[in-house]
Amino acid sequence: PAIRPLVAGNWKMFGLRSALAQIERLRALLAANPPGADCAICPPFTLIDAAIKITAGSAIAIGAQDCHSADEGAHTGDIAAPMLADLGVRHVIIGHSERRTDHGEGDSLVMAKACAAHKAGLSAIICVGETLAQRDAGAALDIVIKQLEGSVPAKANAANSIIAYEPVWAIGTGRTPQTDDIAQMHQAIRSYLTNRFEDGGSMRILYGGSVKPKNAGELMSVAHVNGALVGGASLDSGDFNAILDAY
Ligand code: G2H
Repeated sequence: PAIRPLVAGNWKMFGLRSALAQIERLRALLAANPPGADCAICPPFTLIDAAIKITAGSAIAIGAQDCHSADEGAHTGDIAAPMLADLGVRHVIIGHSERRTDHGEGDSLVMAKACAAHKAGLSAIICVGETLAQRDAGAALDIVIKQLEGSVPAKANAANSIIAYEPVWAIGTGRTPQTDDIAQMHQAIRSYLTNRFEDGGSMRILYGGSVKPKNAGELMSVAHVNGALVGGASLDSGDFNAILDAY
């Protein structure tokens, strides 16, 4: 069966309460014009509870941008996966390159967080991607496969895990890889998943990095690109809806 794509918005550290109006608007846009893809918004923690109330009964799922690897504990400032599940969160982004860089998160911690997400019944959007230096050195495929090996838990399946390929040099830069390079990477990720997991052929592989309304159609038509992780362009409901329209 065909894979139902997912377009997920990653708001990063943007959005005061006034930004909830964008979610209300998106809800109305999608009600008028139901998308051909699943849709999720991952706002900052502070907006999650309100966002879940606004999107109740709609096509919009709410996700978070990180969780701790433990279910609870003395970890000042952190948020545990069961707390997110308790609110009605469905997805959690794990191992985004900004977490890997800003907070020194490595593959083993990413895997532990993904396991915590799974245990709480959340779907983990596990991020991988090479730097520009790694791509220029011809190491992109090896790097990404190594990240998958270290970051994706053994119990991952198509229901609890989504892979997001985000070349670090394409994040927030307005640059995107050549279509052929995306196709090659997504094919390599698909082969890896199919070899390792029984239902690896049905696991969603998102592309992320400067996805905009104007390039969404081309990016989303690449084989094994099963949706997008959208940063900057997800903050505006009109832009995000236009990206969903690529499906
Ligand atoms: C990559 C992406 C969302 P942007 O981080 O995860 O952000 O679309 O702004 O490049």
